[in-house]
Order: sequence, then structure tokens, then C-alpha cells
Amino acid sequence: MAKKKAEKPLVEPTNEKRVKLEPYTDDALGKKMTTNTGLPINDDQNSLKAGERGSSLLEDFILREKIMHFDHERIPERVVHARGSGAHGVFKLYKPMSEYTKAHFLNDTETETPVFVRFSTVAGSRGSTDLARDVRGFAVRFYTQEGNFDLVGNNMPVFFIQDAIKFPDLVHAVKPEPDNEIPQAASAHDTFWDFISLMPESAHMIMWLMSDRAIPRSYRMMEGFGVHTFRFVNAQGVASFVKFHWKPLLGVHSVAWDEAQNISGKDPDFHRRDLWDSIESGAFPEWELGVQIVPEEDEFKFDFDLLDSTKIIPEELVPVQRIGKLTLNRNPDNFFAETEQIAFHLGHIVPGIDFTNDPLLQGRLFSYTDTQLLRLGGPNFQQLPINKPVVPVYNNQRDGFSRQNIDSGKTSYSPNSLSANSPEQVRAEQGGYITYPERVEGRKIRARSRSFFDHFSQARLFFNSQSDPEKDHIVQAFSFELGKVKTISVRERMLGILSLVDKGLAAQVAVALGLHIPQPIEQPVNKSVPADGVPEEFEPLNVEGSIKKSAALSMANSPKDSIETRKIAILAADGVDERSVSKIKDAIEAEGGVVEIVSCHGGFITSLNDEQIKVDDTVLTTASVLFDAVYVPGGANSVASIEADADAVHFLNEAFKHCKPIAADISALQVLEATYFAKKIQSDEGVILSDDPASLAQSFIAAIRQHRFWERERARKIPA
Ligand code: HDD
Repeated sequence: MAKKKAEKPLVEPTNEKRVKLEPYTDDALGKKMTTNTGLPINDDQNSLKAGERGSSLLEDFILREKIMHFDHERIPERVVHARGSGAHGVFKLYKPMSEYTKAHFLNDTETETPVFVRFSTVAGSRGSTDLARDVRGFAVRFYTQEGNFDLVGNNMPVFFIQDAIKFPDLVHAVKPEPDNEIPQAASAHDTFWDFISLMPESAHMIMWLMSDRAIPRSYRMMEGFGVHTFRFVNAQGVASFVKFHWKPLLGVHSVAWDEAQNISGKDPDFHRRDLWDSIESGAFPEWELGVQIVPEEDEFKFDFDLLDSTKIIPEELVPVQRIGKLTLNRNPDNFFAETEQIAFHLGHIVPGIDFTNDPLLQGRLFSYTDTQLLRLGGPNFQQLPINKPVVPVYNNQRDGFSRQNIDSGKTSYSPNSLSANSPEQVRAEQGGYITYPERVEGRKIRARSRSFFDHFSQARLFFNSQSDPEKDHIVQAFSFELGKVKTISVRERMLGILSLVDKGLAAQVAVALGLHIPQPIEQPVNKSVPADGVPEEFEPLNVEGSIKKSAALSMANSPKDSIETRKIAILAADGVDERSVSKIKDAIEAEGGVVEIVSCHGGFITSLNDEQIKVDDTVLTTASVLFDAVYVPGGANSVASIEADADAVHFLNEAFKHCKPIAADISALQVLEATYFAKKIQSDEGVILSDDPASLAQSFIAAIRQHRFWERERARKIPA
């Protein structure tokens, strides 16, 4: 890694949360073993027995304590987002946002706000693969001077449903089927598509889920979104609507679907490892916080409802202002204590930020506390070190399982006179939280607003905004997923929904499935808001949105200006020309890329000049799917060995199949000629051959910046 390895002091004095975690963090290195009561243990490996071969004694408190604790090590995994990875970091504001919000951390450009971020997949269990086709959770906790603020978002800006009451149905449908618990971490099964095909409001989200956004290259290369419209409130009490975005500085990039499936076998911890390794090496992941702000008076200016979480505000209508930077700079010390026990909640809010009436948001406000009670075993989970705010906590709540605080004093009620009425309530001018006094009136109704009826225009906007390769991938993803569905009527109903989004898309998927688009298209009905108090049924509308294309929706438009942290394999064997190895290695590392020597055997290889080069991995222990690009250096013996090694040739074939840049010295041409893409060597933009290492390095780096050469897929006949 080009960047200097990060020093890892026990605590960063500038990160207040890290300082506060320090008293809870301990290391047993060099320490004596004790029981939990502090009794020094003399023998931890033999239980106490009656006689040499005798039965174990009930008296053995050391045995009982050790086994009892082990028996209770597991807590329920999260009902969704069970699989995740977290990291500590900081948030630094670029400019005060006082015009819109009084939130302290969004006004103070001097201090860095400590953060903890947890990324996750949604459907799989705790031990499932990172590379499932799935939404990714992107949950950020800011430890601010006004308490914790949690932005619990995803890597997709919309959601499947408009009302939280449907969430258990959605999750039951996508989770493994209840009779046989198959499939794990996959949406390609009957119950999911049965539900989706009956839920037209999911059309927009489904387009995102079938796009390559659902198979990111790295957590570090994903966007994040708060999804709902929230509210900013400034010191004068003036409110505006706000949508939150995270923009990764490395750009937004994905892998190929075939590659994702391969990675799931070769390294199911791929994203977790990538996040960990990049932080350990000092290549800290960074995102900019973006906001789209809509003045209150513009609430009804759009052809969609700001309270509808199946809609984005296209960036063409309201630009994203970048207001600060998030940097993840430290891995947790203990996965369970930090990443597993962090308890996010949308209701962890600070003055200057408030909710809206989005019915999905409102339901979430109930769900998150409720789930932590079960998961973390009672109401004192806020006192776990990772959950404690950096500011002190005082109130009249007391007791409960595993209470940590020792609250001294006689009173635990308000009002009181015995403790001078402490703790005191805080007036708004002094930072006490007040809810935005939004005017609300109406009848009680169990129905939806008519402004939530259009389910297809933004699904179409998303599809139309994709590049051709991205569109192809969406077609292939639908064909794969629906191809796994056994019930023909579900496949057909889904084709009907797709045809309401885009007829061409539906037709291509229909061909892959060997089905016709059903006529007439069945439209599931729902209840609308009544004019006169009597709910009536409605069919979703199919209207054209005001915006037809939005550049921000396509990953093809993401910045491609860096190779930082990309992994490049150098395929080499004994007799390699070490000058070309070091030229390419140095050039790549100078740009922040990571180079590994992959060979036919482990240990060291001996170069042309008898230099010993350390082998990082072999073609047996690694695979091209774990790299972003491959280089084959010269050196007659090395070239001959690589050409003769079927796994090494497969490595290249697979890299080509997944549209990755490949470079080779001209003297290694025979290796490329042994691949199935031999005929494409001259014509493919992403295959670089040269006898001049300097120019080869430059062209190779330019190709790696492009990430992938998707156009290769069109003419593909690849057995890899
Ligand atoms: Fe949720 C976890 C994101 C809708 C109920 N959700 C959870 C996590 C993320 C999200 C990132 C993992 C947090 C972590 O890392 O610990 N959820 C979302 C987004 C949604 C959304 C962006 C839509 C905009 N969620 C949603 C609804 C409900 C829930 C509508 C319930 C009505 N979500 C939960 C939960 C979880 C959760 C059951 C499981 C574990 C947890 O909360 O702490 O309460």
C-alpha cells in the first residue's frame, strides 16, 4: 500500500468518543488469569474430579463459571441487517449550516465529531456472504455535543414500501422460506417475487436492487442515503425539508454478478476484509455528506410526494450541496462489544433536525428501540460503552437488568424539592429539544394519500438513466432472479409490472424466461384517501415524470480519476524480469494502488538476476475475482511457467470475463495467446501490451481508473 501504515495509538486524544471508550478497553497481554470475581486461577485446563478417573465435582466453580459464560455468549442477531462491519471515524463540517439548522455539529467547523459507522447486508444471517445481491445498510452514529444523532440509511435512495406496517411482510418474503429455510442471503426465490409482484410501489426500489448497486466493489465505493425526507430547523424556528446523501470520494463502483457469486465462495468476508485492511493500511475511507434542501413553501412543487420513500428528488431539480467529510480511521477493538452491540435508531435526534410524516419513517421510530430491547436484553442498552453519548446523561429512569450507572441521591422523580428539582428540564433557548410545531389536522384513516399513487415514473427514470451495460445487467439480473422462481404465475405477474416500467425491459426478460407478457396486466389495488371519509380502492397510476433522465443515477458517470486501494495481481514465476515487476509496482503504488505477487507456488520466486521476490498468494490460494486488474511481466522462464499453469491461465481468462484491465510485457505475449481472448488482444481497449514498462504503466493505470471494460460482454463467449 502506498500510504504510510497508520500508527495505532491506544486512543486518539482528539476523538472524544475514543477517549471515553478507553477505560472500558483492556488487553490481557502479560496479565494473570482470574475468575470473574478476580480470583487467580491456577489450572484452567482440568476440571475438578473425584479421584483420578472420577466424575467431575459440582463444587468446581471454575468449570461452572467458564461453561456458563460460554453457554450465554450468543445474543439474537438483528432481524434484518444481521451481517455487518463497523468502524470508527470523524466527521468534519465544511461550512456552517445555520441558515437551515441549529444542530451544533452542523454549525461547528472547528471540531471533528466522532462517528461510528456500520455497513451491512439486509437479508442474510450474521455469517452470510458479503456479496449477496442485496441492499447495503449505511448507518452512521454522530457522537455530538447535543447527544447521539443516528443517520440510519442505505446505499439506495428509495425503499420497497411506502408504509412501515408492510415491513414484516417484506422481510418475511425475502428471508429464507419458512418450511426449509432456503435460500440464504438471496432474493431469487418464490416468496420474495410473489410479494414484489403484488406490491407495485416496490417497482422503483426493485430497479435499484436489480442494478449493479446491489453488488458493490467495496463498502468504500458505495453512496449512502438517508432515504426519507427529514426536516432541518434553524435557530429562528424556520424549517426546511432535507434529504441526506453520502458521496464516496473513491467513486461508486460494482463487481460483475458472476464475479459476486465467485467471491461469495472464495472470500465471503470480501467487503469486511476490504474495509478492515484499508483502515489498517492508512487508506482511510472517505465520504462527503450531501444535503438536498427544499424550503417548506415548496413542499407541493414536485410531481411526487416528499413524504413518499419510494421517490428521490432528482439532483437536476434540487442539487446536492456537499457540506462535510466523513473519514473512517480506526477499526474497532472488539467486534461484539462495538459493531454488534451498537444500537442505531432514527429517534436518536438532535436539536435542529426533526422528522416528517413519512409513514415509513414514523413506523421505524417505533421499531428500532423495540428490537434493541430483545437483542440487547433490556432497557439499559444505552449504557453499553459503544452506545453512550459523549455528553453526560441525567434523568429519573432507574434500575432494570444490567444497570451500569450508580445513580446516587434520594430522588428519582420530578418535580422534587429534595434535590432542588434536579435534573432540570432544559429550555429551548438553552438547547432543550422541541418538536417542530407542524400544524396537523384531519380524520383518522387507514389508507394512503393519492399523492403516493404513481409507482412507475421514477422506476422508468432510473432505467432510462442507465448506460447500456448497466441496462444489460438489469435485464440479466431480472432474468436470473425470476428464472429461479418456480411459480409461473409469479413470473408472469412480475413481467406485467416490468412492462409498466419499460416495455423493452419486460420483453427482454420475457424472452429469457420463455414467457409472454400477460394481457391484460393485473394491477393489485390498494385503498386511497377518501374524500368523504369512506376509503375507496385504487389502481396505481402510470404517468410520465417531469424528468426523463438523471446523470447521478448511473454509475457510469461516477468519477474515474483514481486507482487508490485497487488491488492488482502480478502473475509471475521463477525467472521473472524483476525490472518490469518493480517499474509497474512502483508506478501503481505511487498512485495508491495495492500490488500482490501471485505465483504458481508459495514462498519466494527467484528473478532473472537471482533476486528473491516474496510471493503474496498462489493461483491456488487466491483468484482473479479478488483483484481489480492483472499484469504479466516478462522473463522467459516465468512466462513459460505461467503459460503452462492451467490455474494461472484461468486467472487471466476470468479477469477478462469480468471486464478487468489486463497488461503484459510484449515478451509475455505467449501467455495471453494461451487464453481464450487471444484473438481480442489487439482490439480490446482494456488489454495493454508494450515493451516499454514506463508507457505500459501509464496506460495500465489509466485503464484501472476506468474500473471495467463492460463493452467486452457484448461479444462474449467465455468459458471461464
Ligand atoms: Fe431498518 C436495522 C436501514 C426501514 C426496522 N435498518 C436497520 C439497519 C439499517 C436500516 C442500515 C442496520 C443498523 C445497524 O447497522 O445496526 N431500514 C433502513 C432503511 C429503511 C428501513 C434505510 C427505509 C428507509 N427498518 C425499516 C422499517 C422498519 C425497520 C420500515 C420497521 C418498521 N431496521 C429495522 C429493525 C432493525 C433495522 C428491525 C434491525 C436491527 C436494528 O433495527 O437495530 O428495527
